Amino acid sequence: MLKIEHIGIAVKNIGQSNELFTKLFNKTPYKLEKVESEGVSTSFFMLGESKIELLEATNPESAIAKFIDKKGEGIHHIAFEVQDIYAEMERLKNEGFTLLNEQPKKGADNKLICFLHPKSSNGVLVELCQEIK
Ligand code: CMX
Repeated sequence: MLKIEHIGIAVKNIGQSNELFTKLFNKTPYKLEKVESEGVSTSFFMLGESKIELLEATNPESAIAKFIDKKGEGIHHIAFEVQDIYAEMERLKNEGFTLLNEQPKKGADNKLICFLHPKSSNGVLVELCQEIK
């Protein structure tokens, strides 16, 4: 794995949270994007080499809606950039981690992504991501 690409934070109201995090970071998000396949509305803030992604659910079945119902707002996942997502998925599967998707899928911010089940990584929802070139 190369670096922390972003940290995902689940929020109830992305409009209000964009204002809050704009004050916190003293900068505005560089991207707002809806990913219907994941049931999320997102915004991204660039902080040096890493990013913060805010996520609001767009429907009650969304992973973000379930997370907020159960745990409330807060850190939802950590995303790590990888060089070759196919090779990394194969490696982690062989190491015994549970992949939540068998093939990489298209995520926000022009990335191929794969999640690992938090039960197989000490309660942390891990995302692998690779930029689509
Ligand atoms: N971090 C840590 N633990 C989490 C979690 C999270 N983000 N989300 C759920 N869990 C925990 C639950 O609390 C539960 O723990 P307990 O059994 O101790 O109560 C356990 O994981 C399993 O929960 P579950 O009820 O079986 O499964 P859920 O329906 O809550 O789904 C998960 C959990 C991770 C499988 C699902 O959220 C998922 O598939 N996530 C990947 C996709 C995703 O998160 N998409 C949104 C972001 C997209 C983007 O970044 O663009």
